[in-house]
Amino acid sequence: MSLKKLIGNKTMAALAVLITVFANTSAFAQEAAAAATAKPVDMGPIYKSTLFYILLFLLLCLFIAIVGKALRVYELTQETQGKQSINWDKVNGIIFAIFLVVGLYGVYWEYTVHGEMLLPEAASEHGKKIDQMFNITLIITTIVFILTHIVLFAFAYFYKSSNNRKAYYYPHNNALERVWTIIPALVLTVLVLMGFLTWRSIFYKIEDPNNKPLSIEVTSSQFQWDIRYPGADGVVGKKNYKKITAINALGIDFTDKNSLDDQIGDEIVLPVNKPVRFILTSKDVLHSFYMPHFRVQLNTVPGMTSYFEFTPTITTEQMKVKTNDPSFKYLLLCAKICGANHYNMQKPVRVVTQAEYDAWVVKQTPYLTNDLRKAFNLPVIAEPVAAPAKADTTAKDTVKTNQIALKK
Ligand SMILES: [Cu+2]
Repeated sequence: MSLKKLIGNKTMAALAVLITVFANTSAFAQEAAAAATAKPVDMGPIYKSTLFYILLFLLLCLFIAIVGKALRVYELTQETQGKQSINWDKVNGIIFAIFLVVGLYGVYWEYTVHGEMLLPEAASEHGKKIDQMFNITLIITTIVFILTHIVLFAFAYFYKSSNNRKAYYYPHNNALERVWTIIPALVLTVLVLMGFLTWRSIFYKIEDPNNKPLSIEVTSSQFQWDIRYPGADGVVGKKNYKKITAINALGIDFTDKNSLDDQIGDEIVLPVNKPVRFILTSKDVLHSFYMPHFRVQLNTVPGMTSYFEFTPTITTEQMKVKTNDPSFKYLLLCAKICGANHYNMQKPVRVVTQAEYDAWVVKQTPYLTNDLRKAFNLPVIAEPVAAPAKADTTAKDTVKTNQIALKK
């Protein structure tokens, strides 16, 4: 039997194998379809199992191997018959060209579809600067990305290996080296300087004596935010972790007279166009104070205090109109994976007019309760007849705690 015949037979054998595989697959598919009409199979758990994806991967490998082998057989037959086999350089070149077009369309799709999902306009003064910086960086990197990719893939397509030409040996060019070193260095210097100056303008502010910031203290813990407003004096009093007790969860030091009028904020309410200075602390682990709409993010660190000052510029009501979303809410989130319930660490923030803020803030609960007054030897205030239920439970809890303490 001649070699030609042998390969011919092998080709026939390969084809026979392929036909058998496809026939079997379609037979199985028909059986499966028949079974499916009889009783629908719940594919949910199957799609969730790892084994399904391992089998799928192995099937894909097998398919690629079969196609590869079939192509190899085809190539060998072509060669033995003295015909030209597949020009892989050409195939690779075409794949590069297709990849360029599909890839650039992907970039366009990403920018238009996911670009729509970006945050609404910045609701703070410094946020506009951060957005501007982000946009400039995005425009520069997009231009560079598109140009370099066109050059990269078009080069691979146009200059694919060919028997008709020889590669030109071009080892070095000083001018070219200078161009592609100096231009990126200049662009990066501009971007870094811009970032540095913007950072300084946010964190090193000169205080305007006529428009002093409103101080609000935020204490993070697993898994909540505690908000303390400064009261009438505008100063948030001292606190000390050694003073933390069952009735003084934040460890406020009431020997500091600034603490006496401090209030608990059950939500964060901010007056519009007024600078606000957040005093950030943590009781247990690292958390991150993150208010995306204001472009604010800073870690809260146990054992140290950090500050973030900014000016909200758009009220919640105005933002509802701007975003065309009647349920719009500003949010405070935790941006550190701080434990199992990290995802749940959020608090609504409301930006209101100064008048609305003034009306809201006077209604907030004072931090200093009568139990705390007793603990700090301060004069106790006579409680109104209908005392709030919350105060009662606190009092009972204190009695219990004291009894436990006595037994010990
Ligand atoms: Cu957290």
